[in-house]
Amino acid sequence: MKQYLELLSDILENGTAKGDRTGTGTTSVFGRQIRHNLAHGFPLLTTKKLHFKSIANELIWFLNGDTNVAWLKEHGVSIWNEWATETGELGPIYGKQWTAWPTKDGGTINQIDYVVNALKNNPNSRRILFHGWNPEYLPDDKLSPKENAQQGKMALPPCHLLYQFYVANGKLSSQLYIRSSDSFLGLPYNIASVALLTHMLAQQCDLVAHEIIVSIGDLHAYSNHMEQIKTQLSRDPRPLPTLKINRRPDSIYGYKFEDFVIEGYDPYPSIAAPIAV
Ligand code: THF
Repeated sequence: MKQYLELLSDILENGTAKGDRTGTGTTSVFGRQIRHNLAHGFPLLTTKKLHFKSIANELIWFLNGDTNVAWLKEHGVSIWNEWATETGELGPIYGKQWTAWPTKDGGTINQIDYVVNALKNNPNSRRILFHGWNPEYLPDDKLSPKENAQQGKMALPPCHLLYQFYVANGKLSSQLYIRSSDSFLGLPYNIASVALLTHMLAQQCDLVAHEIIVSIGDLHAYSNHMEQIKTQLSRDPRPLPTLKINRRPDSIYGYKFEDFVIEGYDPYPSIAAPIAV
């Protein structure tokens, strides 16, 4: 995706050096956006090889309401291990807030059910969204991610927060807001993940997957990703792959990794980079 590479260049040209929570150091810009029409292909980066299995299984794990890395590990995904406690817990992060947002009377709200129901029954609504930012459960800055998770707080506050959906002429578009975006490691995952979610919701609600829009607050390059970013900028994007979904599960919660087929993916080799914890 040319637009993704343009964002990387934008950071290098216009970014400000900023310290950060992890102590790594970043170059950062504020307020950026990527738009992609899904009719033009599935937005899996071609300028480095991405592990689609991690992306799909992470999304399935969120939708299952799971916040323990055990299921991810069983499915070959290691991207959440650094933040989890010895028992694998991450506290009430994404999956919990998406599907079982705690209420004052001790109950829970499933925001994903709400979205699916609204897309089916009230597609003109301007309220078709779900939100991960629950201030009551945000981590205490003075504690480590693991300590927070042990105390029932989120190990990390959500980076991708707000997902809003829009239907016009039978076509479904999604806009995602990311408050803090690791441009080299996290952002390619988030772009592919919101695209996959859009295809799944479209299938479930008899809509055509249309456009994804990713709006970003603090967009940054970690100081220890600079060589990797330059390598990526030296590569010319190739045609995007396409996504086929083999089966129509009974609900948005019924998808398995094996249901997805990425066709025509011909990326450049992967580029290893350290993750800031
Ligand atoms: N913290 C930081 N510093 N960056 C992030 O992108 C990030 N996330 C999640 C939570 N905290 C974050 C975790 N998501 C990789 C990708 C996404 C992650 C964590 C790690 C990663 O290392 N990807 C490698 C391949 C690893 C693999 O597939 O096993 C890569 O080359 O893409 C953003 O939401």
